[in-house]
Amino acid sequence: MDRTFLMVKPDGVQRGLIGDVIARFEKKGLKMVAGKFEKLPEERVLEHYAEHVEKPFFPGLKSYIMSGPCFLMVWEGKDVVAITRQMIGATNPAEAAPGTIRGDYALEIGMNVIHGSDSDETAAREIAIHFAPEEIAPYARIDEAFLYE
Ligand code: DAT
Ligand code: MG
Repeated sequence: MDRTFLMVKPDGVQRGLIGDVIARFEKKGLKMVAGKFEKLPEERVLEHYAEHVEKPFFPGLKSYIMSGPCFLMVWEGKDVVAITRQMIGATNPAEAAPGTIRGDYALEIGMNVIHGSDSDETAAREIAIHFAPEEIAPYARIDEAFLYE
């Protein structure tokens, strides 16, 4: 089954949005197989955002993402990467459609509530950065007979 890495960022945690974010993905039929609450250490922030470290916005992004705890998750489901990116919405909340997480809950690009992997390759890389294999607990959910044809 496809997997992705999702993370409620410090603004989402401070604003009490962890539960709502989880509920959206659960109701969609996706399955959380790992989750943990933690303040990211600097070395994992640098690894996670390797593609952005040289960009002008990176210092601000780094201090924001390390400003408080995040809620990190691995989710499973068919086409989970594309589905969760759609549910998350555009990077800039001002352009994110209503009904998406960023469209419903955020205003600015620098405080956009949630991270989601953007491809299967990125997902595999990000899961490996943040989770040890034994932290992931795959299981069958009883409603799967009514989610998959
Ligand atoms: P996404 O989080 O939608 O995958 P991204 O990978 O391009 O977007 O960027 C990672 C994060 O960096 C993004 O969630 C917010 C921040 N960011 C991206 N572009 C930015 C910009 N031009 N100014 C400020 N922050 C930016
Ligand atoms: Mg990205």
